[in-house]
Amino acid sequence: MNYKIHHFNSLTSTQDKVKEFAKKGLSNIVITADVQTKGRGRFKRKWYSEKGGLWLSILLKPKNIKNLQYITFVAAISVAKSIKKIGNLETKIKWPNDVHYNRKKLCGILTEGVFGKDNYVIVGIGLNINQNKFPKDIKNIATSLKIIKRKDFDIKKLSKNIINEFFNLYNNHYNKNKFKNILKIWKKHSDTVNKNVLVITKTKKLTGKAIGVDENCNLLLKLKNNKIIKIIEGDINVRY
Ligand code: BT5
Repeated sequence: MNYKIHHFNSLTSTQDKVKEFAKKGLSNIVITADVQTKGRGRFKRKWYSEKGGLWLSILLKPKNIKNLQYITFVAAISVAKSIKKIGNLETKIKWPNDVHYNRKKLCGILTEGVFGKDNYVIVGIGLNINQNKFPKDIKNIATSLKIIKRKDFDIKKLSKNIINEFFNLYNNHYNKNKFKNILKIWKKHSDTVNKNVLVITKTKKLTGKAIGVDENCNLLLKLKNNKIIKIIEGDINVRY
């Protein structure tokens, strides 16, 4: 699939910039920036986006906008595969949107829908690459490829690889409704299933065992009383 990359030195957020392209009716646009001054995560959380990381957003106009959660999965798989290929590093995907190494966050993904006359999906990928250190807030939970491998990486090369992997999976599986294939690949890269986890949602905290992911990418959590519940959104802490 043809896509176009636009690179900027500094933006508030690549998610915002890409929306300008959606307003023009365009799609398959990739926006990257060296720095984001207002990078964001889910639930309007702050995403630290200093120089050294890869901050990118992809604008898509999918054939159908059902199953958007799979776009997050596709993005996470693309990141894990590219890190393996270029960095020779085995990372793990944590449900629903993180790529981790040794329980520290290397990458976060934010998928947003823009609904109107045409429907768009924007998938934002933030990957820590060449940062040496992180602000106090996230010092204990974040890591970068440089901190792990003690060398610099070519951000552009990683970026291209991730985008190619993404469009490959998106065209060959997502747009062909082959969701089971995506789940299968996701499970290979994920370390969430079969772990005891603490789930933190907006309203409650729950502990249990993650026993799988359903066809809508919800996490299936088995509680102590053996009841199985669906977690649609939230954060998890894996308890090894
Ligand atoms: C995410 O949210 O993990 C989604 C992050 C998406 C960032 C990309 S960058 C390109 C595009 N443009 C944007 O403005 N956003 C997207 P969430 O699961 O809610 O995690 C947010 C939490 O991660 C924060 O509350 C911090 O605890 C932590 N965090 C913030 N910055 C981080 C960083 N650089 N590395 C690791 N963890 C970070």
